[in-house]
Amino acid sequence: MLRPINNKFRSCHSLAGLWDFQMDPDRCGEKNRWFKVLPNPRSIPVPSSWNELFDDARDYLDESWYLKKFFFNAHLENKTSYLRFDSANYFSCIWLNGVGLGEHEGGHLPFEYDVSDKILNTQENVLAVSVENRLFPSRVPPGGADGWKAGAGTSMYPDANYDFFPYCGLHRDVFVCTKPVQCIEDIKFETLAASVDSASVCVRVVTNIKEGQIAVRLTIGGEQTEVLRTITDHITEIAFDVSKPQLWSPEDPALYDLNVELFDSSSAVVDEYLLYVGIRTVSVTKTGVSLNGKDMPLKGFGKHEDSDFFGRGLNLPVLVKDHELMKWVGANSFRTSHYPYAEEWLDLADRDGLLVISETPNVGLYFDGDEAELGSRQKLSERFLAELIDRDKNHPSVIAWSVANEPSPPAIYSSFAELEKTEENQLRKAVGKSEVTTVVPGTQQLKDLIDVGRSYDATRPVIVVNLLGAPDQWLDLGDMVCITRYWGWYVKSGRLDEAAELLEKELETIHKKTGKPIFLAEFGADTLAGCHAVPSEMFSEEYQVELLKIYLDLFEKKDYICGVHIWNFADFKTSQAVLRVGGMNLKGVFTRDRKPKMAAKFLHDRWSK
Ligand code: GCB
Repeated sequence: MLRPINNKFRSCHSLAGLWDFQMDPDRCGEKNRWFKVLPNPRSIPVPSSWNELFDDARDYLDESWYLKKFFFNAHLENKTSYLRFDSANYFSCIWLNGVGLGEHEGGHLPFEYDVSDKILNTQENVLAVSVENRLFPSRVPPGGADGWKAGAGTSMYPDANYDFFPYCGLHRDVFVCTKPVQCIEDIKFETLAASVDSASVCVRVVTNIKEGQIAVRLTIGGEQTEVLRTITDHITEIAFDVSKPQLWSPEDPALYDLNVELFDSSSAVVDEYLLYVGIRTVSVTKTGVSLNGKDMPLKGFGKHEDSDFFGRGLNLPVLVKDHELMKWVGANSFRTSHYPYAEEWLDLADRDGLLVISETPNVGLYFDGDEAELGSRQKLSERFLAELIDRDKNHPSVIAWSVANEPSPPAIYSSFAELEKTEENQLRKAVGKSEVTTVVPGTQQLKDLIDVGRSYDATRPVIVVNLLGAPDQWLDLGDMVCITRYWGWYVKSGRLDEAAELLEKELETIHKKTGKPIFLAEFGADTLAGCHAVPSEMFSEEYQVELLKIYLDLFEKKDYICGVHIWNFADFKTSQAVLRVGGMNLKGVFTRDRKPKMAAKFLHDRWSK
């Protein structure tokens, strides 16, 4: 599925702006034909999350209706018209001019409907969308189980199984588009090998016509490589060399124009598509991530798409500001924790040279319980991963696929006291006191996800991000060991010296066991901006700095630690729970409105100089 663009063969118009909106707690909308007109609408901006805007809708996750009238005026000769939704969280049904187009499950990836025979040209159209994000164990990410299964076992409201607010709505743009009837359907650009002298690249083009020709032009700074090939059976694979390529890297995020033209059997150009691509290779070696054959230690953050007023809705000023602040701090990378971000994040990362670990919405997975539920959830998990790779595959900034965040083994722990013991037991086990011999439930599902990742993309590493207490069997499923660690926060709270000692011991042990580099994907401390204490204590800005320093010092000391991502870039909204003051996770280095805490300055001094 190619992203909509404007050029002489294609058009796309954004429907972002104010839409009519109405909640439907009685689920009477369809029966009462709300897809034609809403009886009592209010205005809502698209993109945004409704929970962030209306008093009566903050915790409302059930069905709501969006309605937009728009005028369509296009040259439709030999064109297909379609609607494109960049994301609707989580389950949506779409109607155009009173006709149902279909339903879609999944909150963070695009979907489209061909509306060629339903859209009214040079006339007004009515688009209606019903959306809900109810929390069910069968969904991805799962919710609605008894308590926060993966966490402390405390109750939370709304009852998500993950630590971020289950925002609802049309979170990204909606487009009305046209493309040629005979068209390019997909383009995949891959760097197979690259050095400063020469690169070998491959362009795979899928078309909806069986025969014809494809021209591929790769251009940078006036230098052009052009190749022409015949299409056989809808697909053309064109491998060619680029001499003296300008390699994409954080220091020089060089982007080439990749222009693809489609010729029909009478040699007329019928479609054209322009992509910005980067030539670079990425792999994992014994010491970590290697970009263009050079070690690339990762320094950065786990994040969220989260901001005041917009909720999870795409907020372009925040997007740009976050990139600026990440660069100011001296970060070189971030993870799209815990779901695919709007593609605009990746566009900017491509241009800025930030490295991205692109994550699926597979967060808070667990593997005990109703089998049918687990089975359908696994199918969804695999589908979302495949769709994510399909969407993001051409972004040079994307250096790895994270197939799951913190899956939990059965009955891992039910309280923090137990967690603390579990960690020590875990450590004891890891130093060889006892061996786990049985296959932990969930292992096969995770392996299957890794396989899906590798089968869709052989050019990028695939990882699973594991929590403290995850079975050894899960640690090295991916290309590198990726772990979240809260020594000094949830475990050994307030005891940073002990935390430092245990962290080091644990990492040494894991490295000895797996022989793989270790990426610290999360560590951090909730910190109330403006709270100070000498000596430092939990929640003070000083404590956050001291805790981060432990992890960063170790990163500098141990070659096998190949990256550190601080949790989190900014404070973010969560469900209400005893651990979440004001419904917020306060582990941000910046506040939710992007003001620096002491830790931001500490990182800037340490990383940007
Ligand atoms: C984690 C989760 C993240 C939470 C974080 C925390 O390990 O991956 O989603 O927000 O811990 O702050 O508890």
